[in-house]
Amino acid sequence: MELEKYFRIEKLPHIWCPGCGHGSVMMSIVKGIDKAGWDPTKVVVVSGIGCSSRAPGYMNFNTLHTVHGRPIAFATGIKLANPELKVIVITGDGDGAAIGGNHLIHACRRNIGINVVLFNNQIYGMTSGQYSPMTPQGSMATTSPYGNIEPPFDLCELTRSAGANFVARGTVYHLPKLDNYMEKAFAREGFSYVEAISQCPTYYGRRNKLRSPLEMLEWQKKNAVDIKKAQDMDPEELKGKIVTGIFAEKDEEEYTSKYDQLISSVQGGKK
Ligand SMILES: Cc1ncc(C[n+]2csc(CCOP(=O)(O)OP(=O)(O)O)c2C)c(N)n1
Ligand code: SF4
Repeated sequence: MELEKYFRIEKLPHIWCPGCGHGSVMMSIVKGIDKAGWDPTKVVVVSGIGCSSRAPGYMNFNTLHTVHGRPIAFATGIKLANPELKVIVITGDGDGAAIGGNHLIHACRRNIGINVVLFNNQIYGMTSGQYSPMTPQGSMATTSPYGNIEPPFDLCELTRSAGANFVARGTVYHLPKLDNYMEKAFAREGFSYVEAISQCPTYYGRRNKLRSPLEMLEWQKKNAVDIKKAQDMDPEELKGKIVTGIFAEKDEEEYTSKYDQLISSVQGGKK
């Protein structure tokens, strides 16, 4: 297959459970890189810690598996040191929204040229099913055995308000749409955030009466609502739904380009 060159086939078999959605999201990223036509030697894929964050290990680019919640900090350093590089961050809802949430909002505010892809399986998969800031209210988790009482973060709304140039949410079930969001995100300068609703049958499905990966995909199919349709629905109707589509698409100037101009001006034009 044409896309095989983007994978480290020798690293297979992968660690993901049967039916896990993370492989589909990884594939969508690779298709996006291929469409963007980027030179693989100039692509850096950075991740934190989690099942999702294992993806770069299988991807044949410059890859960095860092520490929990800090991939955006590493990616910021890489992009500032060499703005020519295409920097993608792979993170999970625990990695990106809990421990790494502060890094995420500040990267959006700076609008630095990093493409964040958050694999949202609505649970901490790797550490066996604790609830995350993106676990739906009422869901069961090892740390919410009577149902989660916390409202989840809507990170698309958050990243849009914080200043990201491109924001979108898709699902593993609606994979061609997700591929399209990757393509659009990678084509844009500045910060992009793509959230992919992924399924964790092992820790989320099992505890939440979604007894097979197929049932989890059917749940995505049933509950996804396009952002345009969602605009005409009231909050009560939207409870428990996943709003999908493009939340932000703009062209504010990217951070490292502004930074370079500043350096040039203080050095009197000499770099
Ligand atoms: C500083 C620190 N705190 C906690 C952990 C333990 N830990 C590892 S992965 C993880 C959660 C991963 O969840 P998520 O990012 O949602 O990814 P998933 O495994 O669900 O893909 C946690 C809490 C850690 N490795 N380092
Ligand atoms: S524990 Fe969940 S997220 Fe982790 S590999 Fe298994 S199914 Fe995927």
